[in-house]
Amino acid sequence: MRFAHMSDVHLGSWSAHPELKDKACEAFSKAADICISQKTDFIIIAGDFFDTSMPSIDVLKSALETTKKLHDGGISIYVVPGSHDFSPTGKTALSLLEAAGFVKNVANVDSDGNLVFTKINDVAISGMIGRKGSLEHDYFSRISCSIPECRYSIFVMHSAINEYKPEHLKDMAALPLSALPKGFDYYANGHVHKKFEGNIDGKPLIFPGPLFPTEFTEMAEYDSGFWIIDTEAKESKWNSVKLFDFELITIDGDNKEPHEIYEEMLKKIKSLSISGKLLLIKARGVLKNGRLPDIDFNSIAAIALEKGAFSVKKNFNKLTTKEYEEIKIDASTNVQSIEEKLIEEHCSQSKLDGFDTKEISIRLIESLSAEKQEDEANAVFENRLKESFSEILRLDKADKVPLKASFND
Ligand SMILES: [Mn+2]
Repeated sequence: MRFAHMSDVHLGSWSAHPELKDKACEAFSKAADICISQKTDFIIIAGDFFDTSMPSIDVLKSALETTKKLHDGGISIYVVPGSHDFSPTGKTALSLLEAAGFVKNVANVDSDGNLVFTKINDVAISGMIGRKGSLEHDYFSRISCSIPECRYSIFVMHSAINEYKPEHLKDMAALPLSALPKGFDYYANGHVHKKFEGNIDGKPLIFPGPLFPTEFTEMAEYDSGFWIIDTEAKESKWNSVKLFDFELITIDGDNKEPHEIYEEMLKKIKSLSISGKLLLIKARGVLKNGRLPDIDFNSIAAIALEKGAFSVKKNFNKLTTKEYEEIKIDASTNVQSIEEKLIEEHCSQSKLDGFDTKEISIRLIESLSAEKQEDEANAVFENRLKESFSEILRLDKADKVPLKASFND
């Protein structure tokens, strides 16, 4: 058997950026074509297939087209919901694809907490969901696992691992290797947006990284793709899925004036060939005087677009002025880590009786971030919010979070 392992596809990412909003869908379609031409038997998507649990109709349409193409080509898709596309109420786009028969959720346990396996020929697959704020960590201690007789077994998950955290995500909540169920031949992981090959007791534990970058820092290392694994030969092959090239301009702004930074950017743009590429501009340091808005980035972007770049993105997070030098949280880490850090700081100051303050904070933020969809009636949207609140506030009665991880419940 040969299977593909990809993760963090994030269909619908960059939704507010017209030139990038279709790229994750394009990357997935390209990956699907590679799987078809390579005659893979099935595909594992280790969480965050969608960027949100309720993507736009355009994103859903594209997801349906590509998963149908794979389905018609005889290639099954096995997924686990990740921190982005999990929904506590089960109202997620993944459940639509599952209802259509195009994907199967393999994160499932029975009422006694035993992992439930899906078998394809003689390969046994099971998995665990990923939750925002790493709420799934508790589940790992509550499951039991007995791998059925088979030639090859795969565990699909969506959690960072302590022993394998990249330096820039060192504050991310993570599981120790010892928390993972033992004895699988392959651990198909996701969540950490950086390609990495680790192991547990000598068996591969793999993070393919995002299929398309989801933020500036990932874009500046854009080298996405996925693995195809041959279960008999126990060999794996990396398949690159890169939609375009990029150029990165780095500016040291220490002790400079806004106009000097502007001129430096301009000079570098003129010296580079950026036609058809994404241009990334990163600046750091403490300005001598002036404010950040004094750097006319809009006209820089216009010049780069004129020169043929298809998109220009900047990251001035580490560029600051003297008054603003004291920043409490390192803005170079990702949104999720910042959120987790803030919640932890506040949890020590305010406690909610009868609740795990951290858990309830994360879940409430998760629910409150729901947006009304285009054409969704007010009443339907309100109901969706109410359902999700009642689910969260029932926590003190209903024996904690339900272990059953299916998103069809
Ligand atoms: Mn992700």
